[in-house]
Amino acid sequence: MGRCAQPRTTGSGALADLTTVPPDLHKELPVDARLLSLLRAGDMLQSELAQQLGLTPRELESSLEALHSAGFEIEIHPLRGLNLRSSPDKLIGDDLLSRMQCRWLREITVFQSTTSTNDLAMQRGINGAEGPLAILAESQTAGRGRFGRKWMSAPGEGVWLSVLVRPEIPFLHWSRITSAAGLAVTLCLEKHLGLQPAVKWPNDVLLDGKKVCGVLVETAHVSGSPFAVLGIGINANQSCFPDELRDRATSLKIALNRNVDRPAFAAALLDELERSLSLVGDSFPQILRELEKRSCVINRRIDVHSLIGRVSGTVVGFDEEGHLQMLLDDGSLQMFSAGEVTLNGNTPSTAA
Ligand code: BT5
Repeated sequence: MGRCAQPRTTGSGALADLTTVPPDLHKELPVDARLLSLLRAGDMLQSELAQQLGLTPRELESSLEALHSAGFEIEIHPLRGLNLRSSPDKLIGDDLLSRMQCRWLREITVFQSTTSTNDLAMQRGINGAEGPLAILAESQTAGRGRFGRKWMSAPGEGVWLSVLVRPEIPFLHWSRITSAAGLAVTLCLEKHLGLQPAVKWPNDVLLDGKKVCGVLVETAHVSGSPFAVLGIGINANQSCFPDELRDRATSLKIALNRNVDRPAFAAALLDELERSLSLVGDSFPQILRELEKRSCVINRRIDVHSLIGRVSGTVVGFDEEGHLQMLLDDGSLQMFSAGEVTLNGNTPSTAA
């Protein structure tokens, strides 16, 4: 997936911070993004800011007003200049874009509310959007999981996002995208928040044995041009869950006992996704090795519900595509490319 020169942001704002974006890339970002970036780098006089951004004092003033109305607190000190005191707990396209180190997305769009970010990204793919692009929403009214199951998307408390990609690998390898997404989420939880997640094949990320994230990858072909929509749902700041999920779901807040900075986390995740997705070709064994280390199913007795029904056995590993290899109770070795896993008991068993 190639880097793009002119990232664009739309949706509920056009603001950003660029602290980690290399300076030579700054000029490619929207002006509000560059402004926030400079403010995050340290206090700066208005005249210096205007000069660096190539803005007139009046233009700078209106950008600062836009930031202020979006919830950014900026203090003016007579000697030191402008100081960014706080950022809002809102997902804002430019804010995300500019916090990112990887510049792989052509577009980030944030919706206040939508049915499902996967639906929107699918529609963009059908309409011919080249991607890669990301669509996020503060709230989903019809968030979904696999097999048409419901995904609960508490407003303002999660990271509900979909990325449209057109991978340059043969279509038969596209199931690797789910593995790449699982690894990206896991690494982000480890590096960014110091957590110790486990991956439950094929698409769950768990904390303390409960689901904190689900991945839903959907693919389509339009006029011979295939694309994939990679949907990720992460429970960030929920304090509790409805009865039907209470025993099975958790959030980053519950795991950390504090609120999580959703914009910072979402930006870090998009960076991590770029790195993982860049490995789905020849480097895929690297993804598998990392996933194996974090898998909670390897060497475990599990039940798999799949198209062939329900079977029990012990997981021996993944094959070269990330499919599950299982030693069934009748002694046969079976491969699963999809299915629903239930862990049996807590004690790891030794695979034959
Ligand atoms: C998944 O499906 O885990 C994939 C979830 C993908 C959600 C994202 S959000 C952004 C994008 N837009 C969408 O519309 N979807 C994607 P699956 O393995 O089928 O798991 C679904 C099951 O997880 C449900 O049947 C519930 O039991 C449980 N569940 C629902 N909401 C949950 C939540 N918020 N946290 C944890 N578990 C949940």
